[in-house]
Amino acid sequence: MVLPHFAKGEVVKGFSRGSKDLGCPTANLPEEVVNNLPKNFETGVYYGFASVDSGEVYKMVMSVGWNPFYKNEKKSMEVHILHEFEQDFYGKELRVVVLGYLRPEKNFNSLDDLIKAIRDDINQARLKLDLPEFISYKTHKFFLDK
Ligand code: ADP
Ligand code: RBF
Ligand code: MG
Repeated sequence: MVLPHFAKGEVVKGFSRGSKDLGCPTANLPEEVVNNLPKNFETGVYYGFASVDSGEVYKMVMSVGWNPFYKNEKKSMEVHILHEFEQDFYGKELRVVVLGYLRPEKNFNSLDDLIKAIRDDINQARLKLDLPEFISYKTHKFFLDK
């Protein structure tokens, strides 16, 4: 069993493709954290909870892999937190608990289709993370220590 998976790291610069302009900024985790994923951790889209600098715990969706739509050469782990932040938080500590798998990474015919898929992922994550089996992770001790 690879889930739940706990990970933390400093938020680094991603590929700067303006995911923010698409309404979906993703906080990227450093290479060491990506390399620390269990061997059998599949690439794809996941959901769980996340915090920034030991702050409030929010729902999140995470994409892990090579982003076929952009043909990346480096595997990435990027987290979109379901909360509106006032400011960027590059350099701060991001903690995530990954709780469930939604789908494999796909290629899309257009950016519009990618955005629609991401929106759908977010809606599914919102619903799943309200299930009783996941609620205890929101207050898990992993998020507590400073
Ligand atoms: P990059 O290519 O550098 O990852 P993005 O366009 O994906 O750039 O924006 C990511 C940055 O946006 C994050 O590192 C973080 O500082 C900021 N940010 C603001 N709101 C959010 C959010 N809700 N979820 C994730 N990152 C966010
Ligand atoms: N990139 C892909 O190439 N294929 C995908 O299926 C895919 N799914 C994603 C799902 C979520 C929830 C998120 C946050 C990102 C996903 N991405 C995917 C990554 C996306 O290409 C990247 O965040 C871009 O920078 C968005 O413009
Ligand atoms: Mg990003």
